Parts: sequence; C-alpha cells; structure tokens
Amino acid sequence: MTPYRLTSLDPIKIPGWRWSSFLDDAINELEPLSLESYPISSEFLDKEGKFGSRSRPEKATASTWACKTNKIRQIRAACIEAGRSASVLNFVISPSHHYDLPFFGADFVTLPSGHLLALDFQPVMKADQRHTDHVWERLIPLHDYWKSFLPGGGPIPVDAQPYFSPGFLWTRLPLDSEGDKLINNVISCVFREYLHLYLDFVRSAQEVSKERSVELLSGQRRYMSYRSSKDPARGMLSRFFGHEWTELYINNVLFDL
Ligand code: DBV
Repeated sequence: MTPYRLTSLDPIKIPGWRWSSFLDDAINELEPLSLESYPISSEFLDKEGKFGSRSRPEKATASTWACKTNKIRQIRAACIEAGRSASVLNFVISPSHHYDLPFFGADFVTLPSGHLLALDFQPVMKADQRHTDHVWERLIPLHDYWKSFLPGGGPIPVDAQPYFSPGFLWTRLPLDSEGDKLINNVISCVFREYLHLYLDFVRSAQEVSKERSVELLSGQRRYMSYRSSKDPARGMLSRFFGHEWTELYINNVLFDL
C-alpha cells in the first residue's frame, strides 16, 4: 500500500475506525506543546494487511501517528482497524529521561468479545517515592472517582505489576449500547482528564541531574523491554500484517528506546 501520509504528524483517516475522536481529542490537547514530527519509516506510517479465509478475505489497517517535544522523547498512537475483528488505539507518551516523569499509556481495544480499556501513568521506577508520590497524589483521586462508574477489568498478569500505578484504570465493557454509553460518557472524559493532568506534570517538570537521568534511562529501558517482549497485540498484529513486519513494528517503532 502506498502510504497516504507523508509524515507521522499528518492526520489519520481510517474509515470506520472506532477510536478516531479519541485521538483527535488527544492531539487537540497536545497542540499547544509545539509538536515536531517523529521519524517513522513509510512502511510503518500506514500498512494494509489481508487475513481471514480465501472465501471470506478481510482487510486490516495499521496507521501510526507520532511526534515529539523538547521534554517528550516520543508520543505515538498505534491505530488498528479490522472491521468486526478489531479496532484499537494504543497511545503511549514516553518522556525524555532528563525529566522525572512517568509514562502515559492508554490501550483501547475493541474485539468481538467486547471492549478492553486500560489507562495509566506508568512509573519508570515504582519503588522510588521521589518519582511516584507527587504524581499518585493527584492521580488517585481522579482514578477513584471515575472507577466508580465502571466495572473492574479482572486480574492482570503478575509480571506486569512493577509497571502499573495505583491509578491504573482497567475495565472491560460489552459491545452493546450500555458499553457505547460508558465509552462516550465516561471513558472519553477520563482519557481527557488523565491526559490533561499528565501534561500539567510535563509543563512543570524541571531537568534532573546527570546521575538521575542515567537512572531514569535505565528504568525506561526496562519498561520498554517489558512492553515489547510481552506485547499482548503480537498475535493479532502477526495475523493481520505478518510476523516479520510485526516484530519490526513492535521493537523499532512502538517500543523503540
Ligand atoms: N497493546 C499494546 C499495543 C497494542 C495493544 C502496542 C498495537 O501494547 C493492543 C496494539 N492490548 C492490545 C490487544 C489486546 C490487549 C490486551 C489487541 C488483546 C489481546 C487479546 O486478547 O488477544 C493493558 N492490554 C491488554 C491486556 C492488558 C492491557 C492488561 C490484557 C492482556 C492479557 O490478558 O494478557 N497495555 C496494557 C497496559 C497498557 C497497555 C496497562 C498501558 C496503559 O498499553
């Protein structure tokens, strides 16, 4: 497929993509930060795949929106659309390691079995109170308020524990009008409020010492290596776009530190 976008900042237009208004909201919220485009090679900007049986072939699309700012190493959205089979927005903000900031992560996944929705400020160093306390203090009240409107998402993998905050919002919703209502009235608000709070931390963040930035970098690498080795989307992406493309996408684009 010829990419229809020339840079990672060009708007995503995937027909029928469920999460497009969420990405639009995020970009609006980010706009004041003077965004620079983030280099993404053309085979990962827009990709089309075929899957399903020969008698009933289906089409999948992946597009990547990305940028950076002076304090943020990478902001990227992986946007996947495959009709009834899947619709995904996976959105991650990776701060520069010269600032004591957590990662921002959102995983909005629609599958035939339902919606699976995750939102969090993921710590670079969970055991370091200098890194976590002032963030969690402001995140937890938001989390507690919005969580009361949503069913719990169930257990998460044990080895993921070091990477979650107490503000981890995690829910599963049905594919019906109740689910749609909660996505439109609750999830879209939480997403906006979490992002707003995160960008507040970015705005006030001050550059850290050389020694501190070395610690932060190694924590960031640990996180990226966890995310890339355990990416729950690996199976789905391979089915849609092939094994080789998927490994390059996960390791060199989505979690590229
Ligand atoms: N997840 C990714 C990327 C995706 C993606 C890059 C490009 O990290 C999608 C797409 N997540 C995705 C898909 C599934 C999940 C599941 C397709 C469903 C897999 C399946 O059922 O086949 C949150 N996402 C999950 C799960 C969790 C998260 C806990 C369930 C995993 C499991 O049950 O094993 N992902 C996790 C998380 C963040 C995140 C906390 C950050 C906030 O991005």
